[in-house]
Amino acid sequence: MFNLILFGPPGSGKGTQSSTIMKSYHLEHISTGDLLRDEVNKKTPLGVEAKKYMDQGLLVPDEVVIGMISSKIDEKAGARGFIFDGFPRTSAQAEALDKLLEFKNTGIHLVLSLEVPEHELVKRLVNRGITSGRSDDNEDVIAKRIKEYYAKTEQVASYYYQHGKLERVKGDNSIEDTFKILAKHIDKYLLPA
Ligand code: B4P
Repeated sequence: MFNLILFGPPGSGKGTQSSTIMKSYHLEHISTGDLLRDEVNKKTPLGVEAKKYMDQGLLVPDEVVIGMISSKIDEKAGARGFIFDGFPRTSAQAEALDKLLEFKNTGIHLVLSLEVPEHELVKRLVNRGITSGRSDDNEDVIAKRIKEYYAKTEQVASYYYQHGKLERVKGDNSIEDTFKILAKHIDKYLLPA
């Protein structure tokens, strides 16, 4: 089993790159952003609660997100491996993920951190907002999401750095060139399926 985390600030391309990586390497893609948006669209109790945070650019509480990830991993038992996209976003989530995977006799093998300058993040997210209809893709909320990233999420990179698992990757090249760089790192562990 091979487990990968795609890490980086909002708009760094985690979701974009995950969709190519999952197809090339036959990994299960778990995006907490997508899972939460699905709950919001279905207006489930979890979705109604999560929307309050997402619309303000804030992180959804850890216990909600950790519970969601745990059931998703169980659902995909037997997978070749997982790409965790947008998770973990806090130190508590990183520790919880280690425990969940240890319980399944596995762990995180590699963390690829997409590094993109802030002005480029804002440009990408504002552009997406024009077509996506996402309530968190407007300039005010984008600024809050980036602030939340530096306050709570960036420190998660140090956690994986200390465990020798972090690789920083320049994320402001084209989508195709960024994928090629990410693939070089992944190929050290797993060949495309
Ligand atoms: P996410 O859905 O994870 O959203 P994101 O960080 O904005 O997106 P990503 O980095 O995947 O960017 P993308 O590829 O789409 O989170 C949304 C919200 O959900 C959070 O604010 C939070 O409230 C909540 N949430 C999610 N996970 C949580 C957790 N674990 N704990 C608590 N709360 C959580 O790319 C963005 C745009 O850039 C796209 O339009 C794309 O086409 C473009 N792009 C990508 N790569 C490009 C490139 N190389 N060049 C040019 N454009 C590019």
